[in-house]
Amino acid sequence: MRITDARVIVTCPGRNFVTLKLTTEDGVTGLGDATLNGRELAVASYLNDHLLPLLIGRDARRIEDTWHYFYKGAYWRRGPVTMSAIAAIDTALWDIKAKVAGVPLYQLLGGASRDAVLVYAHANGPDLDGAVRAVASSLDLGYKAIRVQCGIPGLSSTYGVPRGLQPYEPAEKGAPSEHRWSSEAYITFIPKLFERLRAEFGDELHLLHDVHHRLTPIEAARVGKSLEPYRLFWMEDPTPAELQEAFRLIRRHTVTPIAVGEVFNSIFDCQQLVQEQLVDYIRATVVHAGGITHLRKIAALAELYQVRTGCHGATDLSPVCMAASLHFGLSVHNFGIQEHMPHTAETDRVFPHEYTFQDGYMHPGEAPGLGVEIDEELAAEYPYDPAWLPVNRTVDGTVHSW
Ligand code: EZ4
Ligand code: CO
Repeated sequence: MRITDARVIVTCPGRNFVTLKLTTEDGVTGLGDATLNGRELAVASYLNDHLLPLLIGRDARRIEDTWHYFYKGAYWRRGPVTMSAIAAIDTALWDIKAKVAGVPLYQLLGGASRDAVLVYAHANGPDLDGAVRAVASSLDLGYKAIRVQCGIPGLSSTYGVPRGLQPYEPAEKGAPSEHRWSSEAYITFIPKLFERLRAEFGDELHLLHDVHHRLTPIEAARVGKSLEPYRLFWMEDPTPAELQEAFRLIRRHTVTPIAVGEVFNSIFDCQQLVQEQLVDYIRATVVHAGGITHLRKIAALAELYQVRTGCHGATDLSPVCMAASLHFGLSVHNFGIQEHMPHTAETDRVFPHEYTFQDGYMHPGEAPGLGVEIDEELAAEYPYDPAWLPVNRTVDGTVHSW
């Protein structure tokens, strides 16, 4: 079953997405997400200029072989651009394999390990009252787990909190916007947010929070400790994870569970974190971590150490990635939770899909393959529109992690 056509579709139905569409000689098609927020065209070029010429003519059934052909064959290993491009090919090949078998992808991954996939919503408020209102509306929608971000007194903007009334979307047109950050202001304020939320909503709700890589290890340890009374489901990315051993220091001081890895692109990025049990949830995703094939290996390593999955699922991961993630999450035994940030209506129209949300859980549906397609005519109506992630500086003007 030869691959006869491979096309990269770049579209901007509200935000930019890069999608790979493969076609076999029998006319079966498969999709893979290749979106790397703010660096989209680098992946499109990597696919168009370097991988797709070698993909045409290959046997679509040889997923594992194709993965290693592009990973080892590049000589230059890993990195978000390379691994997103390989992920797109891998995801599309799994889509094709499942369509040919006539089953939803999760059936090829071992079948369902659970009835449905627990997802968490985003609730963002400019201040404490706004955060409480946002959590209440997520609860009304049926979510059982909610990530809460809140404006910090004294800071004009912060990660996760939209400036206006529109849903949060960090990539912006024009030049990158600049945020100002104070770890001191944040560390003082953040326990007050979760104290208030527990007082308002009680014990049952799962509460999550994203620190977004901004603290030093000892600051992160202090925040984890200060949040212990409020029993978070997780504290995410408390410190940058390039230095995996940094998490030893956090672990020594707090039992607040830790999630890490949305920017990871390979099993080597999380090897020490997992093997030393320095984290509880691994957030690597299908699109940025080498596709279904590689993510399954990360999950298998994590399973040995009782680390569970918590895949990234922000809006910059396309509905193709969400579908793949739901098949993965439904089937993998050590699933923990899946992030869910609903896409805009225009994005959902460009990517018609079978997955559903009900009562805080999602299901990938029973259509053969991933259960997601792309409306190419509609996609063509939304040309690429460059957008940038913000840059963060501390209050004295020093560039800081965003
Ligand atoms: O900032 O996906 O947990 N979710 C996140 C995201 C990331 C964006 C970056 O493209 O941290 O909102
Ligand atoms: Co995050």
